[in-house]
Amino acid sequence: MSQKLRTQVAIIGSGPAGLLLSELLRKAGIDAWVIDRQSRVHIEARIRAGVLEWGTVEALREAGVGARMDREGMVHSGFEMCFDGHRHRIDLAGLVDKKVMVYGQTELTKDLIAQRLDSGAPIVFSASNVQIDNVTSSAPRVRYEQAGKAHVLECDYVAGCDGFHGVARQTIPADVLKTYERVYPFGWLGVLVDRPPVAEELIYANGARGFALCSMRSATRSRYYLQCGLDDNIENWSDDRFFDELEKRLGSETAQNLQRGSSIEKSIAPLRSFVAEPMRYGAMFLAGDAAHIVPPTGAKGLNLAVADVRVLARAMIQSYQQGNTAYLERYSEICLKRVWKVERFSWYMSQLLHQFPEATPFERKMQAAEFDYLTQSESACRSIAENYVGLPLQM
Ligand code: FAS
Ligand code: PHB
Repeated sequence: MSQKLRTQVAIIGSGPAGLLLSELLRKAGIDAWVIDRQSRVHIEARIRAGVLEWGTVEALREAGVGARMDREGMVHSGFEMCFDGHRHRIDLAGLVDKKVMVYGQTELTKDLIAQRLDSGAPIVFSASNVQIDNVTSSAPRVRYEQAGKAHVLECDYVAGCDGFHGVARQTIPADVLKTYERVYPFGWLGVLVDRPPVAEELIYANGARGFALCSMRSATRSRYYLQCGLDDNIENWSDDRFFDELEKRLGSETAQNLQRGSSIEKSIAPLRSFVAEPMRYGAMFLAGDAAHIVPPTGAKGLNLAVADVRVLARAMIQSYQQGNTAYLERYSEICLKRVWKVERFSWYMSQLLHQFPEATPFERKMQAAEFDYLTQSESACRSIAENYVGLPLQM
């Protein structure tokens, strides 16, 4: 016998998208349930993004979880791009009068989960067999099992915040859903190490041996990435081999400040560009990775998820508080305008910064010419800067 429950918004997924949406709605007095198939421990152990656009910072503060971010996060006014050992700084503050915050996705996820649990608002971990029904009727619902019991959650709306491999996007019929995809011929091997970062700001480097990224989580914890083959695996990469290769890709001048250490996390992520249209189907709204994926080269995945949620939260609040459903009707149109521009930027940065196995000598010359142009053109750098800090949110 299923236990029957009722809420206003059923949110599938307790990643940044689902958690932020639930807390923005709760602040507005709107009832929501968050349902995730993973355990809290699993969710809080995931190492993902590290750079927050200022719009993301403001949304987290609005949701009430900005305190630890403001205390422990690092505000950056620029980052560097390095081509064949030549470094060029993109002066975000000077070019577009904006900055970014370096604060791990892992940490903001913990902050959001802690606040939700403290509030006593519903959040269900380790749910199984999550299914979404009747989203084109007046009685949408979510079914799931947990601890051996079956549950039915009746709701007004369903928010599909369940990531790329979730169930929500699959609820949209094949003759309605249109997808666009590019899979890149390489992945990113990421390492987390408790050593001070090689430089004060992020360095994105492209050299003959491939891409490398130097990022960080704090003044004593660094996050490094190397472009690797699609068939590669972490067993091939001892810490020594990783740091030897990182040194070669950074060049001796930068590498002299590199502090080696034992990795506390090592993983390989594939790179893809992906968009699903529409982002709304009946009473169901897709947000975050459930609707789109970007290669992490532009530091956009998390930030694009937050942008969707800021639009969705405002639309739902307008609907409940003013009876105005116009923004809900236009949700997909509003979000996709930003999604495609962010897909473009992430694709552009990936094309510029990676060694493509099938690239012709002409294409490699185009990369070098693009970088040379960047170093000479303030306008070109301003274009990168305005995308990196985050395009304005347009409702
Ligand atoms: P998430 O994938 O974070 O969350 C979805 C949630 O839904 C998960 O908790 C999952 O357990 C749950 N779920 C899935 N299916 C379900 C089901 N059927 N029922 C219930 N729950 C279900 N972005 C960057 O900007 N920089 C990076 O460096 C970066 N690195 C990344 C590395 C990896 C390995 C991955 C996978 C992504 C990375 N990203 C990065 C992108 C990442 O940060 C995402 O953009 C961000 O997590 C998006 O958040 P959500 O949309 O909430 O999706
Ligand atoms: C990270 O710190 O994990 C990070 C930073 C910037 C990116 C991608 C990943 O573009």
